Amino acid sequence: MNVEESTLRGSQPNTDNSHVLAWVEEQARLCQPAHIHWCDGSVAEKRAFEEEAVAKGILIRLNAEKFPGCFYHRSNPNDVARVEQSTFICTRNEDDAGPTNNWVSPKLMYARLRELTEGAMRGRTLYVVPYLMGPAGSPMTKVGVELTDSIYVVLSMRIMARMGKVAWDHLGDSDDFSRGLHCLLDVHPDRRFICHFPQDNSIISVGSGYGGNVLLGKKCLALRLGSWLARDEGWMAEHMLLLGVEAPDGRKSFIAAAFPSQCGKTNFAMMVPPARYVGWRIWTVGDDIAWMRPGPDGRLWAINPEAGYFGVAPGTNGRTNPNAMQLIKRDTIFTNVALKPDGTVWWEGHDDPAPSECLDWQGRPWTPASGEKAAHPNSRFTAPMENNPMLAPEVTDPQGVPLEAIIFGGRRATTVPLVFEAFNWSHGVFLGATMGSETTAAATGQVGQVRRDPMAMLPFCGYNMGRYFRHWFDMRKSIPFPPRIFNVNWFRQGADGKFLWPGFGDNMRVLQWILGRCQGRIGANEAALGWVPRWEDFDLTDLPEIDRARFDELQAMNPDEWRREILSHDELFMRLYQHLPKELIFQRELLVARL
Ligand code: GTP
Ligand code: SPV
Ligand code: MN
Repeated sequence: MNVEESTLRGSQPNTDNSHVLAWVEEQARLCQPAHIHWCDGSVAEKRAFEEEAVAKGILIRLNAEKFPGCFYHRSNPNDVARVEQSTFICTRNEDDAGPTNNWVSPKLMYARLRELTEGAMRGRTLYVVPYLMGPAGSPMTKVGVELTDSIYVVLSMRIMARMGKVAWDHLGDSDDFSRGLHCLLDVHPDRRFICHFPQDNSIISVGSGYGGNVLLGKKCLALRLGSWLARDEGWMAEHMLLLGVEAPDGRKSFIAAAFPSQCGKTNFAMMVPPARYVGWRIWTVGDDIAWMRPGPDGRLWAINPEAGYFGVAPGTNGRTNPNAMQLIKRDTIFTNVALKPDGTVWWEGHDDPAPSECLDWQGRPWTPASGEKAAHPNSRFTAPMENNPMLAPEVTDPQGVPLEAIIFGGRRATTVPLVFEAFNWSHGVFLGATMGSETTAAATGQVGQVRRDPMAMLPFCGYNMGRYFRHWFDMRKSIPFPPRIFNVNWFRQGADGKFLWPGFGDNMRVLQWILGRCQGRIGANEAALGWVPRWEDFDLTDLPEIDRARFDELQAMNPDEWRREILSHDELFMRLYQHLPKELIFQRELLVARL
């Protein structure tokens, strides 16, 4: 760390909020940085940080012609994904964290973290990053302050959240902000702890430099602390994308969808409908997180608390996600993708053929003969939402958008049909609560194992999952006109191991059926799992490969598979039995009876 360089920039506090000043002073006394930099979020500041990061080898500037304002970053190879085993919810009572979270008492964890962070920023700069989760002026918006010694984190937070003076203005002299401390330490898995203290509205993350562990506004604040606050305050913090469907007559319908990590949220949120959908447009509100609350009109309203996308790179191309290819042409930070000799980037599933030579995500020379992936399967782009050509203008609306549907969906090679509709809210909560999905590279550990991932929130629910289900049932009472609830699965495979459904833009056809149901335009067949589409109501124009037989295969419900499925629901229910709402047992019995 070049100390002189940082001294060049002012380090005067840019707020007079006494709670902030006292807390930063306390944390600085603990971490003992050589400098404190109070971020203002300005473009000049961003430029200076970029220069500094390039000079220190933290970032590589990409080809200025082809990728203006873009940078390349490699994280430590031991640090490329969220680490669920090192993520803790530290509540005074273990039962408040519940059986699906790792728990250590706050007293013990604070003590352990104090040891790790004492003097941890010696000779380094502590950056004070004030940020907003949510649009300025929204009653739903929350303020966070992250203290970090990583310039990569600062630059990423500037993309992912509304960072700088705007946050101080929103906070005023209030004490109501989430306190976050992040120290890289020596980036060693043994000293990696992502800790949440919901009763103190605070987060301490050490030993990692990877997005989900260190961009504290995202999963740590917006979901783990957020879900806790939401339960207490009567709203919902969910791992959901938000999109608007515009019909040719200009009418817009908004929907939310919860898919687990790496199961298609960003792609669905940015989808481009097939050519035959003349006049139809999909607008992105958010690609990962939704904060939802009942509106005065009795509907459920949602905001996207974020300001950028931290998206999966592999598989992103002009066919799967053309809007994303536009999005990442400028102002983007690429992490752990492959770097080509001309200063551009590549990943598996890119439009361009594999380069004859490049550097892989670890910086090693790579050729197509290497036999390994050039980009890490969890490599990502970090890009400001303003650059999304289909960014919904409503994204800055303080009230958010009213929801017509909520979709749950996992990654399932078998068992789960392409789409079906819940009979009612309770049944929908059951569908979300019992959702299963194959694990992905978004978290360290085995990939491809089916596990229960209720509402796609297993790694993100900041309190007892049984009580979280209770909250879902309770919310119904304050939503007289609730969204309808659906279940989808883009990932069902045929006997040949190939996906049965083309996915991506063609998911518009499923969305169309869903909206038809919400707006009372089409009927459906009553089946054991829920309302299922009739063949004649499904628009499959220009999709000759989806004939009647394939459609039936996609929608098939195999009783043997479902008996096994219900047994795995039971495993989750048994773990949560203490606080499991009776409504879920009731829904289970109904399903068994229908089968
Ligand atoms: P997180 O950022 O981890 O929360 O992921 P996400 O839910 O936003 O997933 P994303 O849209 O980034 O997609 C993850 C992977 O699934 C990518 O490799 C996509 O190419 C692939 N994918 C997305 N949508 C579809 C689809 O409709 N069909 C198929 N077969 N693959 C898809
Ligand atoms: C996810 O894993 O769900 C992500 C990426 O969106 S991360 O921010 O790392 O959590
Ligand atoms: Mn996610």
